[in-house]
Amino acid sequence: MNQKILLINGPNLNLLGTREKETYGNISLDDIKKNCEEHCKKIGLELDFMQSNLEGEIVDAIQETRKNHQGIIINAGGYTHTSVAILDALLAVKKPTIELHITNIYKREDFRHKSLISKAADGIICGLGAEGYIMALDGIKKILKK
Ligand code: CA2
Repeated sequence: MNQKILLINGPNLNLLGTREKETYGNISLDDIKKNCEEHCKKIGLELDFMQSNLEGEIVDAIQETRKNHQGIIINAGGYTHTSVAILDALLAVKKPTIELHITNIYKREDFRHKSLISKAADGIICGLGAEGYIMALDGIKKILKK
């Protein structure tokens, strides 16, 4: 049976493709989801893809991975820089985890240079646009093979 991954998108990522296109690109979150689903079929992963604007919902989803997910990919959006609760949830479940960002957070405002969740990440992909989602899937697949 294929291993199952939870891919989490945090606040405001539902707006992708509708505004701030110069920063985040033209692609919508629905299209990213479709691309991820297609790629998962190719590489043999089962995918749960979610977006939430609510910190507690993200914490709940991370806790739920204890039941039947083998890995987590997370673009925590703005919570990347603020959320001890999301960090604690990731540390508690101890699943292979990749932190993902569309933009290069280190090229942007100073407040984006600190990620609170990196401590729980096995790897980080940032600055590669929507393509980073596909790279994160390949990365988690590789970690899970080990
Ligand atoms: O680069 C990323 O993926 C970020 O996680 C995106 C977050 C930002 O707070 C992080 O510093 C870096 C923001 C997501 C907001 O997405 C929007 C998309 C379209 C229009 C407005 C916001």
